[in-house]
Amino acid sequence: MQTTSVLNDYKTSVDKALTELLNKLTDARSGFSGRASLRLLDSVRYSVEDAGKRIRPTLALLAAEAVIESKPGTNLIGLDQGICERGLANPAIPAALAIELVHCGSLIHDDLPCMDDDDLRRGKASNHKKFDEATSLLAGDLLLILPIRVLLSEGRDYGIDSWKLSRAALKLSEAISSMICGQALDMDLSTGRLSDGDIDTLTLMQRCKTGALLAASAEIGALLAGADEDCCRLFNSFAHKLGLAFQISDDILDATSSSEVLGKTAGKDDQQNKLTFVKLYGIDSAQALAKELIIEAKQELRQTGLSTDKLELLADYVISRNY
Ligand code: GRG
Repeated sequence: MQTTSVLNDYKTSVDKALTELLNKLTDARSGFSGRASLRLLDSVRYSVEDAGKRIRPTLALLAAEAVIESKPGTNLIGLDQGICERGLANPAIPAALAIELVHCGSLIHDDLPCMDDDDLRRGKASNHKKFDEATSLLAGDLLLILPIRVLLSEGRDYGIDSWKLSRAALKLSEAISSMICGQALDMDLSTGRLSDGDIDTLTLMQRCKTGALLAASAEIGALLAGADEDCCRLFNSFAHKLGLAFQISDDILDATSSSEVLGKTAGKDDQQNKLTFVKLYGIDSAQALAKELIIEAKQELRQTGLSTDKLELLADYVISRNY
């Protein structure tokens, strides 16, 4: 199995499904476009469509796939068909889309001048550079709350039972709260309001900022596919380890790569005096730590007893990627 081709297939399907979803939401009959300015909707679309690696939705879909395909005689239909043909479709599709919307909203807010102040994101002008700060703030706000509606109403249309949907919505809203708290801690550290930044503080901050949404992706995917609590807990723990490795690899890329390759401004961590794994450990030790975390993450995954080949490919990709 080729990592890039597996991930590309999921990315292509998620890209397509997100465009369909935005079309549906902006359709006059849905009552959404009547209330939002066209500029705001353009700004949302700008940051959601055809952009990013789609790691979080892929994680949710793969977790659900692993759970479902362990049930005898159950095969999921292709993702492309799954978006339109309900029934045998991957039950994590609505959640996967909702999660990616949250991620896109967090990137818009993260780039604002009052946060990390970045002009470049995903290889193009960041949202507030293309539009304006007020519009971007509102687009990010919309992408915080809209996903809950997407999860609940699309999930209902997919025939997912309401107990599972409400658990998933709770987990997604907890992840969003974590991200916000993690960002606040990041701001306290980078402005010097908090000065004792050690490894525990850094790990906590990244667990909240980056780990929470990745963990929610895997756990929600498993939950919607019918996994029991122990299995959901293993997926959560797997993805938290993956999330930490992901962040370490992000720190390394920031220090070693170029803005052209990354699609966002390289070298910002040093410029903004951020507390990072590279700063605390140096590049080689940070790399070794990321590798160790991926080994542990895979061990966690194998304890589920499911067939997790594709998830393991995703785990390897997280630390071998170049952007
Ligand atoms: C609006 C939910 C919300 C939160 C506001 C700004 C903020 C509070 C939180 C910041 C969260 C954040 C941006 C964490 C960094 C996560 C991270 C490493 C992002 C890069 O993820 P990739 O590499 O990006 O998956 P692509 O572009 O591929 O999707």
